[in-house]
Amino acid sequence: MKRRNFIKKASVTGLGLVAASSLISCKEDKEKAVPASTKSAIKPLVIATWKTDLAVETAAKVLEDGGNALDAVEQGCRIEEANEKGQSVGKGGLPDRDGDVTLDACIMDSKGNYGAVLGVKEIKHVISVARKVMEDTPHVMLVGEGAKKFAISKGFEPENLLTEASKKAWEKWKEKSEYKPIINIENHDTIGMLAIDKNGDISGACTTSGLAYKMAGRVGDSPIIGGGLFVDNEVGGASATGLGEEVLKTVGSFLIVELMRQGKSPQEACEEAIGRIVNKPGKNFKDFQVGYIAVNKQGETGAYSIHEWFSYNIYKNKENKNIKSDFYNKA
Ligand code: SD4
Repeated sequence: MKRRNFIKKASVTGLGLVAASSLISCKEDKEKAVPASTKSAIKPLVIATWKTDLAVETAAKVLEDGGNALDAVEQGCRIEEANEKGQSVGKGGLPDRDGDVTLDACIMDSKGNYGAVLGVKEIKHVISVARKVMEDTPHVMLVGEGAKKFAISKGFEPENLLTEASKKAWEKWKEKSEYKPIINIENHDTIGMLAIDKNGDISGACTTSGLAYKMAGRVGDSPIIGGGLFVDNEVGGASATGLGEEVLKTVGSFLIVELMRQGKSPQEACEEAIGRIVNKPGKNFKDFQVGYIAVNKQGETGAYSIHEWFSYNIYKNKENKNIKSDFYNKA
């Protein structure tokens, strides 16, 4: 295949979570949800972008304690939102070019429900606000001031999200005064998370402060259904990290789920979605990164990115947790 000429295949492919003896023959019988008889074989699974160990462990604990996938992804993402050292999500996120930290998040449950908030200031746990939008309103998306007002009405406390470290970084960036929003490469930690619970149900969540020093009002893929996240409980889920504009232009997460519906493995689907970006005529992808993670209904996982500096975390089961893989996809 053409894309393999310039992108080396990931060294780690899908990891099944259903015991081999009870594997559903997904290739021949993709349309079917996991039958009740196999549900006892399903072990909780969590997969998340970047080195987000504590977030993944937290989500996994929710599942191991019998909680559902929706609670797991919400609780997992909250860990990164509260982590002030992570400068791409929640408190401590790098601000826009005006110095305001604005957060985007979305969540999807196993029934196909979706909630999102975009460009929210002063509220740290936007993933939980997104869940409230999904569950407590007839809408799917709230933006800016309206989203913040809604959060406060639900008991969320406003606080300053700009830490000293992020403020200093922004002030240094301003000295150059050129408009080149930055993806926090090599260490960036927008978190996209997918989970399967003991019932075999899938949910996903994605939360970010977006590109560092972006124009005020800029929103990327992370809170947009089908862009930064998509879940179809009959098929699987996918989530994205990296340059949101490129993810949105190819509707990446939706594409991956639809490719899995057509029979591709999560790994193949992630590779094809990256191929859609890098194979565009004249596309110079040297300067930006996009990475995807995916899981299918059978618990196989996949991940792929344009460049090698991408990692993800999988919690597979109690005996084998936090498998990490770095990629070697040299462009
Ligand atoms: C965005 N996808 O806003 C996000 C950026 C990202 O860590 O992943 N940053 O485009």
